[in-house]
Amino acid sequence: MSFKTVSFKCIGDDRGSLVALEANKSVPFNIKRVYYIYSTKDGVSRGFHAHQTLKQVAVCVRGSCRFVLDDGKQKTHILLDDATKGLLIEDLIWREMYDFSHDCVLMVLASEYYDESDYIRDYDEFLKIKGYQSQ
Ligand code: T46
Repeated sequence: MSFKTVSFKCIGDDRGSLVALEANKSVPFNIKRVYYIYSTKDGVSRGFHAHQTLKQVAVCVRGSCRFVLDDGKQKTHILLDDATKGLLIEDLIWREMYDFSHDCVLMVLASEYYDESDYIRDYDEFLKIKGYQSQ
């Protein structure tokens, strides 16, 4: 399946790098929440859910990790290792994250406040909502 990325301008000078993220500009929605995942233990995978309505942009601001995006028919593996590239996750997409480097800081910008009722944490239920039969 295809996936969408967003690119951020790096305003670098001889002191180092700076990236600014702006709601409804470089980030294509109104940002209501930011969270970040770091100090992830060796071998840990996270995610294993989809969202009903949430839009998110995930940026690896330090280190690297991989995402699996799954639309119920096809899975795509994506490496995030660039602080100027964001992965846009919208629509009903199952996601998993794995292969976190020791120094990985994964920052996620979200269009809504945290709401557990927006999560679909059961893969068969996800397939059912997508209109696909589970195997
Ligand atoms: C997603 C991927 C990329 C909160 O209380 N507030 C929050 O904003 C978040 C994100 C989580 N939580 C609580 C809910 C759980 O009790 O923190 C705990 C861990 O969350 P979860 O197991 O959902 O974390 P991940 O890494 O599996 O998934 C997260 C986001 O939850 C999810 O929306 O798309 O990162």
